[in-house]
Amino acid sequence: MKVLLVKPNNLSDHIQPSLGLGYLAEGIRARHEVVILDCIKEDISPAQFVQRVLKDGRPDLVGIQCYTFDLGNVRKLLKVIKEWNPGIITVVGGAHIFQRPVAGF
Ligand code: B12
Repeated sequence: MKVLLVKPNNLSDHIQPSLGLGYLAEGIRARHEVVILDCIKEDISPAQFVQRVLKDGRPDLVGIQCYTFDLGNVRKLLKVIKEWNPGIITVVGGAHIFQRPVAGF
């Protein structure tokens, strides 16, 4: 399976590889083709995601890391991904998932 692991674009300009996505990639690399994409580093907004990422990459599964302040952009990403291809499997994980949902996001 082609797996794309995504760190979403957010308000931070701090560029640093995600340890969490690195662990996930190493855990499945023996059985799957895995790419990690840092949308902060590559400056890819949710609106650009289909054109700049999905059209060429054509992943079977998109896994997205989500901090609480990423939630708005993660929702936008899920919307454009599913509108482009409802068959793509989407998975969200990360710090936000383990905390209480925040009202207003
Ligand atoms: C180290 C760290 C950093 C480092 C990152 C280093 C790196 N190379 O990754 C630095 C200093 C850069 C950093 C920055 C920030 N951080 Co920080 N950071 C941490 C810390 C201490 C550990 C994170 C970590 O690496 N954990 C180890 C890895 C293996 O775990 P993980 O990332 O959670 O990933 C695992 C799971 O969550 C899950 N997972 C993660 N993503 C996905 C995706 C999918 C699809 C799936 C299935 C699973 C999954 O699987 C992974 C493997 O088990 C946590 C606190 C904590 N104890 O978790 C805070 C924490 C994540 N950070 C936090 C914050 C707020 C920030 C900043 C926004 C701070 C700021 N104001 O700038 C910035 C964001 C920077 C950015 N560019 O987005 C908050 C997030 C709160 C929230 N609910 O969103 C935390 C929880 C601290 C806190 N309690 O406030 N951080």
